[in-house]
Amino acid sequence: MNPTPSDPTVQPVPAAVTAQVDAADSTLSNPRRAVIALGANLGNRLETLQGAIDALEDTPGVRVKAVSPVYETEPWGVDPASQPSYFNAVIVVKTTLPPASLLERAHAVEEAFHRVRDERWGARTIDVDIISYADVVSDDPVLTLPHPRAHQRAFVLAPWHDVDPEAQLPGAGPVADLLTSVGREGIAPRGDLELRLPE
Ligand code: A4P
Ligand code: MG
Repeated sequence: MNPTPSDPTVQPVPAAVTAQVDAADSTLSNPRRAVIALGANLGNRLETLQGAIDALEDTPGVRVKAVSPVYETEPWGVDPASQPSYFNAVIVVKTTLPPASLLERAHAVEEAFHRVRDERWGARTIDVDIISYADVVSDDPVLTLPHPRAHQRAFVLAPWHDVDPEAQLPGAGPVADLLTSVGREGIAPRGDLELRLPE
């Protein structure tokens, strides 16, 4: 089934993979904590963010543990007038998936929501970035950990700080301190909107 904008569904994980990961689930007693940033500035931004959260929760080996408030944010890295504003949020997950598999799933979620990649930092229905995965540090361009621009971005640091005031960005220090130095310019909490933690 091809997902449509009004019915965004992520293709199910193939049964063989599910069985494999479920087996890993029951044997791995040490799930890792990962922090994922979500951003949307096209289409129904709130619905898409919620759909992405639900799709990640539906992934074998991934459990969503915390969902941040929603922030409306000015496009970063481009002329702010050139794109619609973003909705951004951060989630914390526990996962038995290795980092590369979590990234694959993130890309599958982006595809399900019709993310089109035509230009860097172009407007998008959804961006799913892995901000950190346990204490892993990697400069692999396919999956750089922690995310190389997270420490500069109020739209990542503020919602992350909301769900985990003690959070540390591996190699960069406390999120609270990073947020203080970056400031909150260009981001506004949308207290009138809410994302649900999947049941
Ligand atoms: N990649 C490497 N490390 C990671 C990681 N930790 N998480 C690779 C996710 N992907 C990672 O990403 C390009 C490549 O980065 C991928 O193939 C992946 O293997 P992309 O999502 O295809 O393209 P992109 O998002 O346009 O580029 P990039 O450089 O990842 O951009 P960012 O840094 O994600 O920034 N302004 C506001 N207000 N809110 C936003 O959410 N987002 C962006 C995108 C720009 N401005 C924004 C926002
Ligand atoms: Mg990205």
